[in-house]
Amino acid sequence: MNRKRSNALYRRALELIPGGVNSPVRAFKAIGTPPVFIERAKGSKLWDVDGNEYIDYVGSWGPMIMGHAHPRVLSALRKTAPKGTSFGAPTPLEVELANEIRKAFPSMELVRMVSSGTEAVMSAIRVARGYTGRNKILKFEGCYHGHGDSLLVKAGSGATTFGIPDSLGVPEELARHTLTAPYNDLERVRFLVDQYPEQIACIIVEPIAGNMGVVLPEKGFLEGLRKVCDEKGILLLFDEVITGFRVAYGGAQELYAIKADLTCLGKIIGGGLPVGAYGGREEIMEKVAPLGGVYQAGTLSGNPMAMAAGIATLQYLKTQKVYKDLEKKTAYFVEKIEEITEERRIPISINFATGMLTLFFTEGPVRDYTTAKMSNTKRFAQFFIEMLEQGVYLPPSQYEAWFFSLAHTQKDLDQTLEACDKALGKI
Ligand code: HOZ
Repeated sequence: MNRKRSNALYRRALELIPGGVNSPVRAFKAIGTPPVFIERAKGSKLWDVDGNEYIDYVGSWGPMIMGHAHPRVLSALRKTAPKGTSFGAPTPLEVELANEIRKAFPSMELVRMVSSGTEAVMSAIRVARGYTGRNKILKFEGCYHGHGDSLLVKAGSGATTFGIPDSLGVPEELARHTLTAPYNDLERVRFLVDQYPEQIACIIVEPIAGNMGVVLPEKGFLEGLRKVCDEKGILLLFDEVITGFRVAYGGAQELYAIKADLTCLGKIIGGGLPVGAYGGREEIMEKVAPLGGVYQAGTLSGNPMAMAAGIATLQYLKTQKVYKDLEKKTAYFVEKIEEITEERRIPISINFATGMLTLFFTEGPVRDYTTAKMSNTKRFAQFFIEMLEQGVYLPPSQYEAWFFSLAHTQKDLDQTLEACDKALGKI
């Protein structure tokens, strides 16, 4: 594929933006090729600035569950924009979205809108600390909860991809308050909880991990966390920025029937516009200013454009049929890719949930950060390049999820499977 214009833009971007990108994984650095600059997108497809077409499985890292430039979202934006794009004052739209969220996530009795998933998690952690009067938090290795200081400890996603899971610039005094345990390891959780009695404010977890690649909670893991939290007065914080409105309308907590004390959302609830939200039990959220003493604010919080796109998206997603469709597509893809990898005798482990999947280049099973890190990332990089050349745009890292959308057609899936077969044959 000719990528002359992309390459020229990248060279210019390198002179203006750190690493040429506004978010590290976008640089394709783990792959070793220059990134592709996108001009437009529609449905399941992306077109780069050189006119090359790709079937997209990044989906803006999760929000585009309905596909790109969906008519319902565009119409909502067209209706909203002429009325003004930001007021820094309450609007009916934020009330409507908060109501939709609460109906889907009954554990979120009060909801506060922010502008990104990172902001949602940073704020929720502050609330957890403010409510419990405790400083420590417990997170899981390889889980990524945005780039807040307390969370960049053994972090997944781009932090793992670039080998900086413990970022520079995070004061040691703060990082010391972040305890970590392997995902799916309840025993270690219990050990740490006993080690720091009445010091842990919350246990934060991606109930289905998506940022070390997809890793599922084993039977009893989430239930075990709920139990430990209840016993020890610790808050259970579900980071559903990826899984919220994706694996089910009510997220992983609907799927596993577990009530979190605090929940963070983002991505899908903004329909592709910058958004985040956090919420939880009323008595906890009452600590947030102006009701309580935990301060958190934002000029663009509850932004009308983001609210309108989010409402249009959630209204569409409300029907059961949507998730059945997504589930069917994911299952079909997994079945076929398993056939291909078996036939080609390639050691690959596939983890998936509705609408999200990771192909780990390792025998597996992948059940935590250590087993995810056993993947052959060089092989992944070769695979990625072959796929890109065949017009399939995957997340440019082994440690991310591929996202399926309602816009992916049977033809897209079959074309992608054919590309996978060819790519796996070459590496
Ligand atoms: N943190 C995102 C992946 N889990 C990447 C966001 C982006 O580069 O847009």
